[in-house]
Amino acid sequence: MLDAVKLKKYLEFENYALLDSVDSTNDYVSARIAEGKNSLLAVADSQSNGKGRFSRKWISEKGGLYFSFTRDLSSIGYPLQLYPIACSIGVLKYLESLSIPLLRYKWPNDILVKDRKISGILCELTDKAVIAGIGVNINIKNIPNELSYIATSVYFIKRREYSLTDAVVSIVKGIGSVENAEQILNFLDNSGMKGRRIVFQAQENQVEGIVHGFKENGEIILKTDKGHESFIAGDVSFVRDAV
Ligand code: BT5
Repeated sequence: MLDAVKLKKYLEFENYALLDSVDSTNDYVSARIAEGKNSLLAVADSQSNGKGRFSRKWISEKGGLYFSFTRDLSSIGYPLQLYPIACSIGVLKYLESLSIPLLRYKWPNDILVKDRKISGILCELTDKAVIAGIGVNINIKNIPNELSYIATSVYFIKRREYSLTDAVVSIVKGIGSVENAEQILNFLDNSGMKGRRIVFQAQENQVEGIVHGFKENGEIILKTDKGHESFIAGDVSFVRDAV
């Protein structure tokens, strides 16, 4: 269970929900918004129906960090499409503060250690607010079987537990410290993705190419056989031997 007093001391939400278990913290926050609440942070010890992008599942066992929070659209000083990338910056800063080696960002919202996923981010939009949903495998001692080849956790790497309360404070503050588009675009340009050969999957469509760069709205630009193509959403896989 998280420390409510500490969260309230360091963060500025009007409402806090600390839950044992919930279907999805994103859905929980979305339901509270529909009831008229705003400025809300919800954290759960586990989720029974954690969501990834494109209706995928986010496995959410005890020990991991699962939280969602609202941010007023009017308070975001850069194009909204860049918000998930600002969230990635917040998570990366937190993990860097723990000296996790081989951290890597994969567009648009994956945080990896080498080639294993340690965090995922799902942003969802309502009329007035964006909901950021963040999952980080922190104190997960045993990686679930179905993730054994694709995921890792802070515990797996550092062999010790970390405060989930401190993680929430650090990540929310880190996201809030991203102030403008220039910062986000600089981050993308220096994220190590440029020049890498990738396979890009957008729904049925699969394209191979080299990452040429990013547009001002965060779209990824690929150099392919056909020239330059850009995409706003999809999944990236690195092609190893092309680095
Ligand atoms: C994401 O989707 O990475 C977004 C995950 C967001 C989860 C948070 S937890 C709090 C909030 N409440 C929610 O209900 N969701 C948010 P995507 O890029 O689609 O990646 C999903 C894929 O990651 C799955 O298909 C698995 O391959 C893999 N995966 C699932 N659970 C994982 C885990 N715990 N750790 C690492 N990889 C995982």
